[in-house]
Amino acid sequence: MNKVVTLNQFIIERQHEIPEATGGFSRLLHHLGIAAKKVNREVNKAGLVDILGRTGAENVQGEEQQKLDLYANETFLDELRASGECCGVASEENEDVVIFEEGLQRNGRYIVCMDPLDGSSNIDVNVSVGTIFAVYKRLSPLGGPAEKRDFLQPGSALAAAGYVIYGSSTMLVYSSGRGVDGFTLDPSIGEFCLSHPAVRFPADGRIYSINEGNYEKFPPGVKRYIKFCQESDPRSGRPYTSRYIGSLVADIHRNMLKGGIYIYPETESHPHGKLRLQYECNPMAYLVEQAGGQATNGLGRILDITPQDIHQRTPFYAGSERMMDKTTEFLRLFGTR
Ligand code: P6P
Repeated sequence: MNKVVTLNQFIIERQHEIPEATGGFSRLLHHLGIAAKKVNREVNKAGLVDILGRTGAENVQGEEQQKLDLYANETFLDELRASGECCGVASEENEDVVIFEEGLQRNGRYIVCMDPLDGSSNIDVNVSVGTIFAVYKRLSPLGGPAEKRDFLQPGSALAAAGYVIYGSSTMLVYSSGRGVDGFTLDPSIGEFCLSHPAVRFPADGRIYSINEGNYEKFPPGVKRYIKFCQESDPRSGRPYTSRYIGSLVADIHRNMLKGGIYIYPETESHPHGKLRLQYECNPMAYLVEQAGGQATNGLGRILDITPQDIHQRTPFYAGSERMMDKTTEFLRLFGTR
């Protein structure tokens, strides 16, 4: 009889492996799992209730705010607050950081950076969307309010990161520094169950994910790499396959299981890249590296970037080691600008 390992069981087993673990991170992750189940419920019935569509407002990025964006943001904020382990959150949906002022939360040892519902413009057309979260230990003293410096730590300081993908099934994929593990939600018991233990990013791949509509303004090295992917060379398995969903979590998730590379470089409309460092690129880069892949801004590791602002953007290249090596070679030969 195959033994089902739930997320909570897995967290507790892993906690026992860490002598200094106090259970705080376990409680934080447990509440993230509860929020994911609540958001999943609304995403799955989005077509049936008045939760689809736009709020008529814009978020700090100047992007149309979807009703589900707000629901997801509030749900994750509420659960992180309830965990008692988190003293503040930086969210794509909030211009400034959300500091939890209550006494219990002031002793929270962690802060979270999150994109509560990434790719939400895809919801109305039933395409997979995701939640992305990054967990840091706070730098500011316990008992006091979280401080801005807590949220501007480099990805190399991450304590954990993960994503939820709301797709044909709903999965929670996370790492706390000892590899990447994936859990699939079993609706019949309402539990995330271990389905993808020790995920490894294939060292090579045949899938490239990029919005080629921006081709004209891509850096020269990116243009040359795209042409390389399209050349016919059966020995190396080219031409590769172009797969771009327009939902970061879905594209990275597929590439991490099958092998591939995702690229969002500088474009005309986003001269510094579109994706945000603190709650999209750093957590995804952490997971990609934990699984054996690479993640850069075209010049250096994403995780080595020192953040200046919680909403800053960066070019983003992430994927199989050999594909990343080849892309880096083209960028070095032909330029990143
Ligand atoms: P474009 C969604 O808005 C997102 O942040 C990522 O999830 C996705 O990969 C990217 O932007 C899509 O951007 O410009 O290709 O539509």
